Amino acid sequence: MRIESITVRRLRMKMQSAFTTSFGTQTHRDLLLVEARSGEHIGYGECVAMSAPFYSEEATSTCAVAIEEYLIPALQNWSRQGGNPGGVVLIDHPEQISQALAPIKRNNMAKSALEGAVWDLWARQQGLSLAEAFGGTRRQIEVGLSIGIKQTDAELIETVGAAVDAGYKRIKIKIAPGRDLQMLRAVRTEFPETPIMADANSAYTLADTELFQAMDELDLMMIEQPLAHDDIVDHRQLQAAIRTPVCLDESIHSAEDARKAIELGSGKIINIKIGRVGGITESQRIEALCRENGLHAWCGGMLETGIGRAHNVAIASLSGFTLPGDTAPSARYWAQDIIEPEVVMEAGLITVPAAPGLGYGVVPDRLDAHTTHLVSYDLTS
Ligand code: OSB
Ligand code: MG
Repeated sequence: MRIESITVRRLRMKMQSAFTTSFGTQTHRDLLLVEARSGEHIGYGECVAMSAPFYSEEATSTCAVAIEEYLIPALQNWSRQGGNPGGVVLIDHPEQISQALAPIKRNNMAKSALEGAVWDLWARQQGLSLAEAFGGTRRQIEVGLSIGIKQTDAELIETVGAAVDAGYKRIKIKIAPGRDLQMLRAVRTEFPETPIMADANSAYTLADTELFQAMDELDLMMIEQPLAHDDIVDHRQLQAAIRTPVCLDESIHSAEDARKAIELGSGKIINIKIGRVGGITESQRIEALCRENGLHAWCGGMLETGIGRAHNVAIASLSGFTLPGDTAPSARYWAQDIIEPEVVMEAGLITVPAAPGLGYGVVPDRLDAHTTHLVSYDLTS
């Protein structure tokens, strides 16, 4: 496949409702989309970095720099080294992208946006759905909801109630110091049977072990990333001290990280985010590791538009994704998504599209309406 041009757009989109985590409140999404073109086909990838480096070290601006100044040139360089003179990038399979970008350390969300665009482009050329291209087998995926921190317990209970009524298969509740045990107890009392989990976004330390031991009584499905964003050693100690399964999010950036965390016993579940781990190929490796070692895995979310959401739905169709993911339908996030049809949920399930590529149409007018900046690289010149 000949990659002839790459376009990077920056979009600003207002969210349906504000989303609060232990690192702040968000009302808008400021994100990058990458378009890779070959002949009449265009493939789309989404960069899931947040506008500031609160979740991880990457942010929208740093990703734009990484893609434009380092990643596109690295692809061209790799292609030239493979004996293809000129600026066009020639590849046989999108699995080669992570290899071609390996000389650049980390910058995983930037890499993933570019790699995702190439997977979509390749899938379209081959006439495969993204799910088929990734090796997915499920026709439908189970959907969970991630609920941000609410001011009051009453507001949270109302939101959880609406989510249960909407059919979500599990409810994730963000926690932070001061909004944790009592709040979760109030929810559990109101919803004794609902599959509930908590996500701390790395806001605690081992000094809070007793707090997490007290949470054992709530029968949570798991507690996500309770400790530092870069830790797998303290998580091992916490997991040994509590019954509730620990799920790792921020700490896992690669299959190597996952291997080490599994070896240590730092958790029993991994939240796989395509962006955080540097792309589809790395996500597939982590999915395989989880399967081989008997860990549950599920697909995390980063408040994606329909483009990133379509990639998530496709990867979640792999058999190692054994628990509901944070892949809520489009309407949960946007007044109007940039894809048509939007991602919809029925009875807590999303049907994995079978049409080539994303399986949803990207609407050019909607893209343009939200675009604040656009750079296009013609690789043929
Ligand atoms: O920790 O999983 C997280 C959103 C932004 C950054 C980090 C996280 C989240 C979510 C929302 O939990 C998941 C979603 O609905 O997309
Ligand atoms: Mg998380």
